[in-house]
Amino acid sequence: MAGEYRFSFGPWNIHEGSDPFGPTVRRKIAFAKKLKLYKKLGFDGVQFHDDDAVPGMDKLTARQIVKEAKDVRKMLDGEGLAAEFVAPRLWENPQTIDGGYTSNDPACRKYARERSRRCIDIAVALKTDLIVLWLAREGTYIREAKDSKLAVDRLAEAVDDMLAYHSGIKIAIEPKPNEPMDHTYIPTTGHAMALGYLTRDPKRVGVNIESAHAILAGLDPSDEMGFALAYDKLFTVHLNDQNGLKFDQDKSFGSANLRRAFDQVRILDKYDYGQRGEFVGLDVKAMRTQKQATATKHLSNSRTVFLKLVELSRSLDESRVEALTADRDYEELDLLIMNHLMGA
Ligand code: XUL
Ligand code: MN
Repeated sequence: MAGEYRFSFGPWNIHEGSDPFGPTVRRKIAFAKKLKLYKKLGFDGVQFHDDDAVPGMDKLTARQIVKEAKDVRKMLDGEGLAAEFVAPRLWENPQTIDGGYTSNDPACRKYARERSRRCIDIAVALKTDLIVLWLAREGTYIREAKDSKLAVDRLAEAVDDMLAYHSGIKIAIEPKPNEPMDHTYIPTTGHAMALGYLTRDPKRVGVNIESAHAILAGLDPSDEMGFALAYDKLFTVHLNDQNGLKFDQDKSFGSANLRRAFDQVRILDKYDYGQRGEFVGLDVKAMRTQKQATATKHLSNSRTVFLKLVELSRSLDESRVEALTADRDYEELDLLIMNHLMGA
């Protein structure tokens, strides 16, 4: 089955292991070295934040940014890799301390809009038409500090601004209910898709569904994917796993709940996800304990699990599923699925 799906990850998925309570535990791997690992691990696509491609971009002119991005495009060509998407990193600059597009400060909102335009320039230089928007700080720590109606108006205006800036780009909003904020304004797939319909060109606005983000919202990722597929809005995915309601863990795909992963693969495979060039994107982190030499296994393992689950999805006795469903014998159906996953 390998080869039917194309996989991607971002350079941040090979990381040094720092967390809010402790420093790095692994050495930094230079971007050029990371690129060399992609094909070896079975990946064809690179996901970017704008400053993964052009570090320090806030200090550069628009022209310098494009020049640097074009150099990165050459590096990708050298490795035979595609750029899947570019996402503006709107959560580290002091001007985004309280959000970008929804900041109460007009100067900060202006910065966010300008940075987003530079992000589009980078996408064009890297030859991708997909922009991912993870709306990290577009929410509140304290509800009374922002106006939630105005925030949505501002988000729609910001997306509109990006759509108007370049007619060839598409935007995939990546919803997440919390972290770093207490609450974010676009917490679920439904919110993200509805926001698209407030813009000038809803056809060009879709979603990036991350498994862990859906789980953090108390939702089932496969049902979220089904919802987006019904509207033809599933522009990309961030597969990973999450063990309950806590910080965003970005665990290897299927590692916390194999059945939940199976259900995601089943809906994606059933509705031909990937046939129009969509990548199977991962957003996974190695455990902090992982040693330097083996700190890419979370990526290859997630890919392996995905492909094994494709096989399992395709070998499931669908006529038996249908018969048990018709008979409403869901207990037997439950066992059928569990036996199938156990190889029994
Ligand atoms: C954060 C997250 C981001 C986005 C890209 O939780 O998932 O890495 O995927 O900005
Ligand atoms: Mn993500």
